Amino acid sequence: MQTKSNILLNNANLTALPESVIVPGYDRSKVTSGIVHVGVGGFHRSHEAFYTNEYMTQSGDLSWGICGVGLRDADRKMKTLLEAQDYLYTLIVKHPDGTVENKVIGSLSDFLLGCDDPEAVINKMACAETKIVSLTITEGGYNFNPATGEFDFSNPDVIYDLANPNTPRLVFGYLVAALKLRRENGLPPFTIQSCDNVQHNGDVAKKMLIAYATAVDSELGKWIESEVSFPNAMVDRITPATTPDDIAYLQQLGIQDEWPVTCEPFHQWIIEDKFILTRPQWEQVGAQFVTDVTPYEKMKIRLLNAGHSVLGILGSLQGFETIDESVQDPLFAKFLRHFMDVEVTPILSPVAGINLDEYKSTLLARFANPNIKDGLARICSENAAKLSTFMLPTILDNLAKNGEIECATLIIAAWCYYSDKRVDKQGKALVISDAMADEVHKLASQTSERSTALLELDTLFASLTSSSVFVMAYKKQVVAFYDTPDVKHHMQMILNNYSV
Ligand code: CS2
Repeated sequence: MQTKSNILLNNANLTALPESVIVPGYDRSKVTSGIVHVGVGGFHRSHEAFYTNEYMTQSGDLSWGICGVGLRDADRKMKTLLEAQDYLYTLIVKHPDGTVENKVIGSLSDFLLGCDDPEAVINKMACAETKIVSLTITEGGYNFNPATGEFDFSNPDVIYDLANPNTPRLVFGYLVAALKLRRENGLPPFTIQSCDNVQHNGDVAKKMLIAYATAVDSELGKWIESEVSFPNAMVDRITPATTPDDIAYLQQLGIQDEWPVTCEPFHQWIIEDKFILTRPQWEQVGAQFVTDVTPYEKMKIRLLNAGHSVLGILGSLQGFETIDESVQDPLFAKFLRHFMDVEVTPILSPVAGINLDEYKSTLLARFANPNIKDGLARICSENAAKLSTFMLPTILDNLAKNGEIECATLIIAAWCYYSDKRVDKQGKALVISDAMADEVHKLASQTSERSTALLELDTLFASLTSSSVFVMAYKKQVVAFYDTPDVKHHMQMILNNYSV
């Protein structure tokens, strides 16, 4: 509840905030926006916007403000609330020992909504001040067919965008319109910086954008291919969804912030150093620039993100609510570590400067942070796209070298049951938010008649169903799971078999 004594978060009130709250160490009125960011969710605000805030504070180089962009009506709430706060928000960093740091982030300098005014977004991206367009558009946002890896031209929004290039719906329409304008105006292009958990995220963004641009104008496609740079990057910081308790916590400190962000203390950003124009020296505030990010991103996506899916799916069925609750169960922790050691580590390449054993132990400790209440509903949202990015490639890699696939296969079988029944062990309805939920449910619910019905979902499983080893392993797991739908029983069976 807002009381009279609460200080509204905005520019004018920055000096009135309690001393325990760290405020931006630069003059916000002098900030210009060298970055346009599409997809201003919690993760962007705890990660890139945080790094950029730190960089502007430390360097005094104020040309790196971020103009946030939302493309859909669903982004209106974020725009409206942030606008009322001069785009300021509090980052609440929660340590495992209960210590909390509160930091007001000032790097967001504007917010445009594409569905209201597409031209404003295109012009902003096309203006000379913009050096980088960065993206957090989620795994599904790259619009590729998971089975073929090719741009999905059958998407109705793509068909719409091709017919309406000045009022696009998808990010590719905006990027192409803006790059076209820059080219016509004799300006160099911007760098496109992907911040999503997609392996080779820059390469994927490049492939999709070129496919789309070529369909618009083949010359423009060629120009983008030769002139635009797409650094690959590994991004990491656990950022749970904001809850009313987070708003209430700040109110107790006397601050009224309508949409703060909470996160863990750990953060990592490893980026390929191939920017066309200037860029923030993010390395001064902890980012790492490398020539090849491949081993880092593979390690992170296959261990952390897949680890989240392991806990998310099994934990949801068990009736757990959060990641820390799941990993604090010793059997869950043991199973997760087993999956990491036996099914993921063998398919990773050595990673310079990283001790994998320590990395995995740190992950388990990060997951167990009791102050980060990372909801399983967030983790399981868009499970279909996440599993095909985080988990299925690990099964494929293991099949190619006769490696173990038992744990990952159990996850797919458990996900089938989860998608079919949509309730936890106690019969409580699961919150499922997935663009593919209906398709998955339809096939999953035929499992009792045809045990491998889910595998008929070609967009996900086409490359796996050619392996009889996988199909047989899945059949065995899914039949056993439907027979005894108890996740702990199956985790224990795998662990027992392994130690025999
Ligand atoms: C999570 C990520 O649900 C998910 O995809 O695994 O959001 C994860 O928390 C971040 O990638 C951490 O860096």
